[in-house]
Amino acid sequence: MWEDRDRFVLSKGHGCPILYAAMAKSGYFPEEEIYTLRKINSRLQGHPDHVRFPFIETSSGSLGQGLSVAQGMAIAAKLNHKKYKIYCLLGDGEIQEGQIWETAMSAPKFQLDNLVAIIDANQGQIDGHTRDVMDLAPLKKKWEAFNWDVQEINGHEFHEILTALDKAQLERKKPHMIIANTVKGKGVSFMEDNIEWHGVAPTPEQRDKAIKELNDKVLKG
Ligand SMILES: Cc1ncc(C[n+]2csc(CCOP(=O)(O)OP(=O)(O)O)c2C)c(N)n1
Ligand SMILES: [Mg+2]
Repeated sequence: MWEDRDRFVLSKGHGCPILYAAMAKSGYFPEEEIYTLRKINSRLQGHPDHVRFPFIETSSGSLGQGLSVAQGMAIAAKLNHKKYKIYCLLGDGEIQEGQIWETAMSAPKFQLDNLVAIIDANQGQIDGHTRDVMDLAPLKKKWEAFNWDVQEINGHEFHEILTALDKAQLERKKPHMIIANTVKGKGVSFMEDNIEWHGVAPTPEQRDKAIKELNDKVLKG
């Protein structure tokens, strides 16, 4: 095991297909295994399972818990005088969970500058828009009030993501929060900001149309 690696906690565990895809591309397991997603006995379940698949840093999917797990990892790194960082990706609906705000309070107390949290602020959750279910505004001010180092970016612009991650290395003594403004289903005309697509699999025709639209956009730059 690579002791000094950075850690990544996918707190919004339902997003794991993209984590599996990134891990397969990085050589953690053969790409063909992707097709076992959510099948019985597969290591690639609908929520990340650390017991079946130890390359994943922690099991997740019960929303609201991952930031606490990441905080524990960050405290362990400090206690062991380790330099690695802990990254944690949260959903904006997820942060309505009370446990999130316990970590919001405690991480600054422990001066966890090795903890970088990112909120996928897509304004949507399973039952509708976050503003209608449980409004989160003003999101930046809330995290600043809890004494986090907060940045707000366009989560679809890679240079903004990379710059924010770099900047998060500079500020000392505070945990870091990157609010990444995104659009659910970005790039697919019939999915964009349409909550009905939160947990629905496309038909083969819809899948092909979506892939074509995404490919056209990539090719056009
Ligand atoms: C504790 C808990 N309650 C409910 C769910 C069911 N659930 C799965 S995804 C989801 C919506 C999450 O919305 P958000 O965090 O904004 O994620 P995103 O929009 O990025 O998909 C819910 C309620 C869950 N996984 N865990
Ligand atoms: Mg959301």
